[in-house]
Amino acid sequence: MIIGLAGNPNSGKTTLFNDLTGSSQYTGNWPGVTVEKKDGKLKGHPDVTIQDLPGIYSLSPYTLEEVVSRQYLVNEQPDAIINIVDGTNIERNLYLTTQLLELGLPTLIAINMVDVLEKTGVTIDTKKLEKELGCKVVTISALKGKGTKEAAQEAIRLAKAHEVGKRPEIFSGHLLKAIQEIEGKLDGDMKRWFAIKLFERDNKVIQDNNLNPDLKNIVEPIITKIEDEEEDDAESIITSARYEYITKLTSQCVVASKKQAKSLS
Ligand code: BGO
Repeated sequence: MIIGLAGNPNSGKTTLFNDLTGSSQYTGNWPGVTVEKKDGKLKGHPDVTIQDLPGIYSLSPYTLEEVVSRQYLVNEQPDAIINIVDGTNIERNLYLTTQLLELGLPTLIAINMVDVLEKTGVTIDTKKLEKELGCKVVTISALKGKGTKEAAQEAIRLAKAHEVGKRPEIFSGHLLKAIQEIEGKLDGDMKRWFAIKLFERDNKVIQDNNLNPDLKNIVEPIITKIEDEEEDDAESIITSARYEYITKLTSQCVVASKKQAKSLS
């Protein structure tokens, strides 16, 4: 079984990877690129490999790290993903989360740095996050080794059960209809993710995944119609919709104590 570990740079991914794998680690490079590839066996589980992915902010095609990560996730399809989220920087980190969930793989969100959150009086309503994001959410402190074993156990359970949650609906209105229209021209479990990439005119996705090259022209009128309506470019329309969704979500799920709220005002 393979569990992929995905998250932003500085989210604590290396700390978690070390905690989960101990000294059983193998380091090399991803094929064809000088991006470090690390994997290791989960402590006490010789049958479970933790595949570390490069630290990334997005699944766009702009950096080698993003391309390596998304190609791995799309082509290799790990049995489950642990998405480590820096709880002290949750809005920014959830931007990647929204994209990972679109892949439709069993995913566990591990909100890290809970020790810092506790000190600063910030509470994250994991139950509400679970309900909204449609996947399992746990809190951990990778540094203190708190909740990490349980997180790995939960990821194993999700992988064994092939448990894919209910995908959150981030897009709405005409934009959602346009994405669904593109999705209708595609096949396979990851068609939602591909549809969004095609809407963003991420043509590398066509090249890298042997999609029909005509798709580029077929979907173009769908994209331009929305761009004209929104008076913005397709990629920005998607980014704005994601942030709008995340801002609303965190306003409901992240609670600062009175003391903290006062110091922030
Ligand atoms: C330094 N709690 C706390 N408090 N810190 C954590 C936790 C946690 O649960 N998890 C990770 N960190 P990486 P990426 C550092 O290195 O694993 C800290 O990029 C420092 N270094 O210790 O490297 C972790 O792999 C000097 O902090 O992240 C590290 O994802 C002063 O978060 C940082 C303070 O973790 C990034 C911190 C010389």
